[in-house]
Amino acid sequence: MLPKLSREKLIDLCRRMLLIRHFEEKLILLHNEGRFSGHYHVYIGQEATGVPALSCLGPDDYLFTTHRNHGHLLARGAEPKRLLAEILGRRDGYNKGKGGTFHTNVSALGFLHTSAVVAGIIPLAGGTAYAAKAKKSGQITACLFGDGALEEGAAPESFNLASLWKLPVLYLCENNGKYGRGRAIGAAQSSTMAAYPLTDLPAAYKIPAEQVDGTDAGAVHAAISEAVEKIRRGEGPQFVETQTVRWPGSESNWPVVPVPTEFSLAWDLSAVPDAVKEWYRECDPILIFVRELVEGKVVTKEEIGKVEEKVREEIAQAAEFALASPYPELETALEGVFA
Ligand SMILES: Cc1ncc(C[n+]2csc(CCOP(=O)(O)OP(=O)(O)O)c2C)c(N)n1
Ligand SMILES: [Mg+2]
Repeated sequence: MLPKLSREKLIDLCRRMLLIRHFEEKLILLHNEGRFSGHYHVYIGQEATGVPALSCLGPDDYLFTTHRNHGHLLARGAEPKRLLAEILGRRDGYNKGKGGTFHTNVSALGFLHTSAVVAGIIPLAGGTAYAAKAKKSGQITACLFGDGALEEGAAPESFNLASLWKLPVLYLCENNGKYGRGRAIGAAQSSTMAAYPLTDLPAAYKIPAEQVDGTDAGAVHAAISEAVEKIRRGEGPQFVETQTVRWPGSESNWPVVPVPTEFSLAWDLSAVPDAVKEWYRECDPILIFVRELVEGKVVTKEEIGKVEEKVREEIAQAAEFALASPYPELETALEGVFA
């Protein structure tokens, strides 16, 4: 369903989702061309979670994210050119090329830390939530992590304190499952957690916990805006699990693009290889959102086409900018090192 928002806001959500998709498909291309090396993860398939979810936060709220951070940063308004430069290890990146894909951080947007240490951010989020509560600043902390983070001891320890101290923190657990399984809410997804459904874990710590379909932008928006309202009212931590089906391009260790995305795939899948058609037909959150926008008569196909064209231009310029940016100078290697 569509989020209950104005036409302008819905178009903006669509633009941000397309921006993430085209950014990451470009990133994969650049990697395949040998323009950067090292491992990286993409957010493709989860755009209808991050974009509507982060739109529910205020400008002063704190955020923490993980190795799958690109989509979160772009959803919150990061500039594609500076993010891409960072991932490519260039001087004009947000962290002067020293953070890279795993640790890109944009503090001006409220992100205090991005960590590839699975669950490493969950206790940190408890820290900023504690500080905000002590200072009565009204800020909340959004802690974004994957289903795998619940396996780490840091998660239950943090839930315990957050619950006891009624900390203003939103736990958003993106359960990205496995291709072809667990599309339905509550259906058995692949999990290595004995506590199942995953919401059993926060619920044991008396943290209200809800599961939503992470490919349904309207459901995500409704769940997160309600959770954020409760946190702001002083009701303490809230946990939302969003379920998505893993993008088949992320099945192997190195992402591959089975078919370049364009909005027209929402109605015509003839260009999509048979092996992955089911995902693009049933599980691609952007194509679902685009169909809802057009079939709900919010926008025309032509209007979406124009939005996508602009996004494409922005990504092409971002790639030019990032590739032209120099690597950091050797003499700066020890700058910003604290220990
Ligand atoms: C503490 C720790 N253990 C193991 C790893 C290796 N590792 C990197 S990503 C990952 C899977 C994380 O799964 P999940 O949190 O569900 O995130 P997803 O990649 O599915 O979005 C693991 C085990 C790590 N980075 N940190
Ligand atoms: Mg996962």
